[in-house]
Amino acid sequence: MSEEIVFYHNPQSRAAMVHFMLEECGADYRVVPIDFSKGEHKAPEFLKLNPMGKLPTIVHRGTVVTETPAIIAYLADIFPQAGLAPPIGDPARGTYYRWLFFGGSCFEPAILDTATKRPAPDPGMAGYGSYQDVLTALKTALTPGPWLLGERYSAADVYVGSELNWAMMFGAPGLKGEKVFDDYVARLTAREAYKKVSGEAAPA
Ligand SMILES: N[C@@H](CCC(=O)N[C@@H](CS)C(=O)NCC(=O)O)C(=O)O
Repeated sequence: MSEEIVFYHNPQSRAAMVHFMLEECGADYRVVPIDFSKGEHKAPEFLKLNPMGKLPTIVHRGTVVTETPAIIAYLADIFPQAGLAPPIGDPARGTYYRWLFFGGSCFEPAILDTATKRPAPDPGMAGYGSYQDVLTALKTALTPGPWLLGERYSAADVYVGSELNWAMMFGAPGLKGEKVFDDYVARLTAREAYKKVSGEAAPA
């Protein structure tokens, strides 16, 4: 069982968020570059790890972890010294989970539906309600800030903040120009760990 973290990476993907998190944790890790143009993510060897043929993917202690928020939460737990997750039993852990899951189950589908101009689903059926509901919820969560857990910076900020940054980069409506979002992303992108990996492109 290897202690080494093997990180399957392409900077033009959501793996950029995991790269940011690995740096936040001060982790030692080995990057395995995956070239989408060569179809390396659909190669049989890679599909054995992640049958979805998608990045990011990590392997640690013989376990494969996929799905960006799961990887980010996993890293926060195995690097407790980085202080990026409230401990189990701390009520702040509830808020932490709340926004971490909100990122994957509400923010991301709302942004993708809007960006790809899919007709808005019935808000009562859609897990995210409406696009505007999602923005309002996030705005409320970040007020007064500075982070999703108030004064405490966490892995939920790495994930949700990176998704917000990515959505702002491609001009998703209602984000850029909103002070609460602009200021939050400015704080996030001022982090040393972000600057270390920011030569990389935004997730595709
Ligand atoms: N649910 C996954 C989504 C992963 C995903 O869609 N990754 C994209 C890049 S951002 C990918 O690998 N696309 C290549 C493909 O599907 O061919 C996560 O949150 O990590």
